[in-house]
Amino acid sequence: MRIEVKSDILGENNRTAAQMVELFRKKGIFVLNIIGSPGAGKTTLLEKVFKHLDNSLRVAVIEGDLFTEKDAARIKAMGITAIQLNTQGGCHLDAPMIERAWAELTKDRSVPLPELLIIENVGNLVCPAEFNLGEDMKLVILSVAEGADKPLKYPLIFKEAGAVVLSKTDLLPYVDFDYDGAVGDITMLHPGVQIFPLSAKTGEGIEEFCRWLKERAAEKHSIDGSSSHE
Ligand SMILES: Nc1nc2c(ncn2[C@@H]2O[C@H](COP(=O)(O)OP(=O)(O)OP(=O)(O)O)[C@@H](O)[C@H]2O)c(=O)[nH]1
Ligand SMILES: [Mg+2]
Repeated sequence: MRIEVKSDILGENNRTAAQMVELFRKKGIFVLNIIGSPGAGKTTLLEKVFKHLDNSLRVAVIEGDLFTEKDAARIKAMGITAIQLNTQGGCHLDAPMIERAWAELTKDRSVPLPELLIIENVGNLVCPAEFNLGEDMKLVILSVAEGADKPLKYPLIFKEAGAVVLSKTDLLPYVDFDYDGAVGDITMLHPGVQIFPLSAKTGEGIEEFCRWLKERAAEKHSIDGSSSHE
């Protein structure tokens, strides 16, 4: 009985996610779903990336959090369009929430649509892995402070993710993180997955990550449709 309920929830989620995929395809918008533990450095990475991009890409952000508006406030403070979703204790975002946030983000039709939509999921390495939000790609962030054993302990998200960020590399001298072991485990779980070691504090690896993001957005836009609201 419990299994049926779960499959219904996932079925409804997947139906809405499929509609969102089609909508983002038509608009040529690259959508990235960022997943990582609480404090892995998701919002700080976005702040660093937006500073580096310096308005060279039209970006919008959907922030997921249990109760607060804190992350959206940080992104809005940089002049970037952001919507905060609160799950009221729920451990992940779902596609109907993204559908509502998208409607809110795009209600002013005089504002051009973004070229890149970033969704920061609720801080959690487990539940968000199971819910498709209509994204092009999931990106998992693992900070070196969390330990090199995490890919094998939380394998689903590393299998699902199209790219992996190893964050806070400035802390490597101070924590016991088996860097080569972690990279080996991630590659074993997901052969060929792109891995970005970086530090939002020192800026190491940020340029390469931004270049990759711009390429993904350009690629999606060239394959797909226009940025118009119609
Ligand atoms: N040393 C160091 N600290 C970092 C780095 N990136 C983030 N931090 C710190 O890590 C803490 C958490 O960062 P956030 O960006 O808020 O983490 P988050 O993943 O968005 O957290 P939630 O949204 O709560 O899940 C903050 O104190 C940041 O200053 C980094 O590259 N190096
Ligand atoms: Mg955050």
